[in-house]
Amino acid sequence: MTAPAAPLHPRLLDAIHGPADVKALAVAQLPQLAEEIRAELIAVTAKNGGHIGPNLGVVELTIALHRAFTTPEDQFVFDVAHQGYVHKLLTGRGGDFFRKLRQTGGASGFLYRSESPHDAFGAGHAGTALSAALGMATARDLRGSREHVVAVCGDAAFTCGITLEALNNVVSSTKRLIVILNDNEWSIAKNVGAISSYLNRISTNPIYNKVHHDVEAFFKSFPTGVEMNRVYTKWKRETKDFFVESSLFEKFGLRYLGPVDGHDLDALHKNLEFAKHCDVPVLIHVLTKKGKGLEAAVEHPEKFHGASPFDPVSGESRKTVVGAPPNYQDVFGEALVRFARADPHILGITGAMPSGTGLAHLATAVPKQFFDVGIAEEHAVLFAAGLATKGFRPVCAIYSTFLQRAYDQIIHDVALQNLPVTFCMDRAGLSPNDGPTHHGLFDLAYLRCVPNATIMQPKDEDELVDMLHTSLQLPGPGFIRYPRGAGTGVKIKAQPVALPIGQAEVLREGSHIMIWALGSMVPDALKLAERLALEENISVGVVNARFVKPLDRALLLSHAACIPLLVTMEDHVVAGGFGSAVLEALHESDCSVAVERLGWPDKFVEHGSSLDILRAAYGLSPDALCSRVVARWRILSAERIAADV
Ligand SMILES: Cc1ncc(C[n+]2csc(CCOP(=O)(O)OP(=O)(O)O)c2C)c(N)n1
Repeated sequence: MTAPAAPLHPRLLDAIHGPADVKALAVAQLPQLAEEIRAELIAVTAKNGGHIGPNLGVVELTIALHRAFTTPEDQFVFDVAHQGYVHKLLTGRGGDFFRKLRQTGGASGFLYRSESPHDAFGAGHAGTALSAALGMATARDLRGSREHVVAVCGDAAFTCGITLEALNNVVSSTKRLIVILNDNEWSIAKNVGAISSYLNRISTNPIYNKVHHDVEAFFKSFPTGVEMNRVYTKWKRETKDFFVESSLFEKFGLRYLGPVDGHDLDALHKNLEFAKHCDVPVLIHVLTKKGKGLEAAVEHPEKFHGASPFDPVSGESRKTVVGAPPNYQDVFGEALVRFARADPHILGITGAMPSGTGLAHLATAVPKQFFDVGIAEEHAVLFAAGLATKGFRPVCAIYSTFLQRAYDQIIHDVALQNLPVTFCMDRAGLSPNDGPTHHGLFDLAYLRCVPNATIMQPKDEDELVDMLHTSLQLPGPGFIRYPRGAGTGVKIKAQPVALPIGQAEVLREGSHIMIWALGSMVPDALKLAERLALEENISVGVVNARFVKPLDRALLLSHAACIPLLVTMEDHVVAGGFGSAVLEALHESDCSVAVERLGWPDKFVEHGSSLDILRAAYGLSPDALCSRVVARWRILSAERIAADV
């Protein structure tokens, strides 16, 4: 048998098994490595989807980081961590593991301490890197060790309150921290706010670029190292008026370097080597091009921030199915446009997610009633509270997982003052390819205990519109949760109806088991009921709960009085969720009917290829649910027969 022929041009990337291999390459080989990484990123994300734009922008930066520092001894903390694919490829996670990116058994789309010792800190939510890195740098100082800690933050991370809180604490916490400001001018959409304008002014101002050229010239005269640092400090002192006063970051006590071309490996190398020897915290302002290397991604940075599978040549999405039901986000966005056109008091607020939440429809149609406040969920909710005090009807469209960040504002500012703010929580339930940082599995548990809250989940997109309409008439806060992706395809009524608050809907009668299903679980409940009737001869009814708070207690108690088994179904953790609300209501009425709660377990659910695969892994596939209900029913029947005897 003959051995397979070696490829004509073996890839450098295939010989990279860890950071030492990156360091061993000659400088002249690095552009080829960068090119190969880009090709790999495009090939894998074109198939699996993923954060292609951000990663194409940080190829040279990540190579330069791994040449200048040595992980895992030195530590990189990537903000959001959606731009960590290149880091994965350079830290032994290439090959098949990377090709299964965001799939079951493959690399996660974010960074996890459990995935690799090179992932110093996990993330998926924005704005955490600087605080975490500062904690790590301070711990290092307390321990007396010397490793480097590098925070890599996007420009939009500086729209987050936490980043600014951390910035305020840098100099009082450590003398040695390196912050990379990866400025590509984009959040998911175009970055917003005063800091973004400020960064733009720095990047385009010829004075700053002059400084940059002077720094370049300066670097040419000195080798890297302590001597360079000493001379630089002197030079900087002498040019103080010109340079030091020029940067906002200098006012926070960080030495500002830049702007640096983030695709120039040599410039990156010099700045990183210089920063390593600084005895004050340093911020290197790096300018990168989001999507570099893929024309479609450069032209459409928002679409390619996080793309679904696409054609690598044309950039066309592969997922578009003609005639598919609309996504919940679009139904919400279009309904809000209709309502906002009819009532100028209705406003839409997003924390940097106009397209993901569907608020882009409002931004286009009624721009005066649309606000993008940056990645600032706490501010978004408080801002809405303020607007509500003046008679406006703000709608905060924030993914379930990101609303976690605004919990105090929900309680302290909105609910306590019973202000009429509507919260539209998209991505409630599982976000399979993204994983635990993005699953919206906790919102019911964290909202159910908040007084004045009305909490709903629609069974389909038409009911979503009714719920939005209903919430916009509430005297206090309304929360509507709905899942990622396509609706059920039902027709949307021309005129929405206001739902009676706290009233559930019986969809199917039954005498043995009643399934109380919430929102996206209603279709599954109907199928389960049908199957139990056909295969097991059990009479099963289904209730569309609609409201988690207030619950339809009257209906619940009437079922509890005559039906032996109640089953609850929810796309949420069982702990503290909808089923728990049912149990509490029954307990408060001294009602001891059997209840089987079906939902996600008390575990962080990993990423996976699909919802079905993850459901199967956690005993929530249709077969597993059916077996569970049947088993419970049989035990109950046996007990009842024994009791009768
Ligand atoms: C708390 C929170 N809100 C919203 C998001 C959604 N999100 C993911 S990345 C991103 C933009 C990040 O922009 P930037 O930090 O500039 O990095 P870039 O993608 O441009 O490299 C947003 C809004 C998030 N991850 N976390």
